[in-house]
Amino acid sequence: MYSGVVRSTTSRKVLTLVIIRKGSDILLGMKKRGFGAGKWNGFGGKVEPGETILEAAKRELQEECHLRSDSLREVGLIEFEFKGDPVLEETHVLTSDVFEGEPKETEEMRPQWFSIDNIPYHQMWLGDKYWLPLLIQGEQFKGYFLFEGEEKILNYELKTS
Ligand code: 8OG
Repeated sequence: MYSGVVRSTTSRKVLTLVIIRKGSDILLGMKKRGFGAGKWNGFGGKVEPGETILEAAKRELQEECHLRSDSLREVGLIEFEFKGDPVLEETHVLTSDVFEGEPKETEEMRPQWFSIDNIPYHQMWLGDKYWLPLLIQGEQFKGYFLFEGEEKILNYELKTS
């Protein structure tokens, strides 16, 4: 996709990430355990064998915060690479402002609404401040981020389409 970047990864993991919107708020969850614990993030995870991206996104949204949405739209595709890790994370970003239910805390996530003027970027993955504003503006985007550990970005590319 990006001719300038030499990938050292050898396999892909396909993931979803769902950002739910309500008026001028977005729903984030504090990740309580596992990868990215201690960070606010959207809801999502690994696509299971036999599942579509959309099915996986709906399932994770329900499992992680008890919301249901039949209106998720894919708006972004981001590849995350971690230096020294052969697995490239192909992350499909979906959004919707149509959902059913009330967000509820689960073992994995503590959900909270944030105004789009007050997003806690300092407690989120470092790349999010680059691509989340595009989603909020209603843009479609593709990106690539190369991390060294969790707290340093070595290289990134982002374009709208
Ligand atoms: O199943 P698990 O919780 O490990 O899935 C990881 C989730 O984290 C998945 O929804 C994709 C997401 N994710 C990354 N990297 C990044 C990132 O840099 N920013 C954000 N916002 N989410 C990320 O794997």
